[in-house]
Amino acid sequence: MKTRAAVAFEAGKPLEIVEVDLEGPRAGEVLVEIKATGLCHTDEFTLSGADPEGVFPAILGHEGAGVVLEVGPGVTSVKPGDHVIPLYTPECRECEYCLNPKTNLCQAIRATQGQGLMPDGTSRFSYKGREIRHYMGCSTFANHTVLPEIALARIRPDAPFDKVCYIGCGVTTGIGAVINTAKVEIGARAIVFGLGGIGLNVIQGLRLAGADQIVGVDLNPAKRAMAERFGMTDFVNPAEVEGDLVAHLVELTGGGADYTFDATGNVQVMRTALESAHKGWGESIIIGVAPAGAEISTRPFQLVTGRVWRGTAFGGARGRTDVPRIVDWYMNGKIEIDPMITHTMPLEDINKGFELMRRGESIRSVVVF
Ligand code: NAD
Ligand code: DAO
Ligand code: ZN
Ligand code: ZN
Repeated sequence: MKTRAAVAFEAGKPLEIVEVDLEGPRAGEVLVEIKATGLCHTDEFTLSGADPEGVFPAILGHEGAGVVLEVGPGVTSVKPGDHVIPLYTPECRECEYCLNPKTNLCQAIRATQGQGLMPDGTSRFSYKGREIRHYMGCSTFANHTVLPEIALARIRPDAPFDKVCYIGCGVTTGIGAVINTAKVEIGARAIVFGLGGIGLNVIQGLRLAGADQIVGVDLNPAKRAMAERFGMTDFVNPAEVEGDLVAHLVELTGGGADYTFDATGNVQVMRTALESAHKGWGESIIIGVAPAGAEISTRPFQLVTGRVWRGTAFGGARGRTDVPRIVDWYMNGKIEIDPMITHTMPLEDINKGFELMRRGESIRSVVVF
């Protein structure tokens, strides 16, 4: 079939809207009509050329929602008409990783997904006879896409696509980092570095977990109002702090935070986050994706004296199990999404969405097909 897609032909170039060819689903695969997709910083990271795994040409996008149109042989967990959210972290429920409760990093299709290919080592997308790669196993910047069955969470049919697509990455990553990775307790003190599409969801996760103090740190003062709306209790702009930022944050949190979160991807910020965690027990969670080759550092004594450095992918969530529950939380009013979706646009305007992101003027832009 033909479908409309925003194709990344080369790193650093705008996406091009073209009609691509899409082959139908093979064994274990599913054809999905994408109804809406969010634009995440990680798409921009890959498009910019900074992603060491980035391959081109490719159809980017990993934060979508849509409807199953057709299933390949052997598919049993979804059927045509089901509403679904694509999962860049699949859940096969059979591999060594899925069977270990300590991780959500299913490895069943990891090797081919990292190369932008389906599990059989081929691509379903092409343009004028030339292969186009998939992205993070999702490629939601296409009106239709093919995914492995294990990379689809079936969700309730009354959830609005243009809102719950955000659960495909930002919402789940931020809230999951709090609930699944840090396992924040009621009454905790926390610091969130970076108040963008991920950091705001860390903040709403902290509110959900019952944190007493939620400090937000961002260089952009325009991020303050939205963060307060989601539960931030204190705002710190590093540019306005005289003297040492760590010392300031340690004092503000009464000795350091129980939990700190990096949602910037900046390795200097990651160090500040670790060092502003409380001596003896403070945990710092890295969410941000740093540029290729970047390294983190601190004095080992920071860890010797009880601080813990951890990381999280997709908020530690097991997608087929956890994503439908998070959709329920949204539909039941337990979490909010709508105010964070600051812009919606047709596929033709997707490059404007990336410009808004680069200028720090959006929280989430959503393309509606
Ligand atoms: P974003 O651009 O919307 O937000 C980043 C925020 O950080 C901005 O508000 C910016 O002003 C702020 N910031 C930048 N430098 C700063 C500094 N030195 N000090 C304080 N604040 C600073 O990006 P996002 O969509 O929220 O993504 C955040 C990070 O999370 C990215 O690196 C992204 O790739 C990563 N990410 C990780 C996962 C995961 O599973 N681990 C999932 C999605 C996104
Ligand atoms: O299993 O080795 C692996 C890699 C899993 C990739 C998880 C990606 C999480 C971070 C990227 C940000 C996603 C938007
Ligand atoms: Zn993302
Ligand atoms: Zn698995």
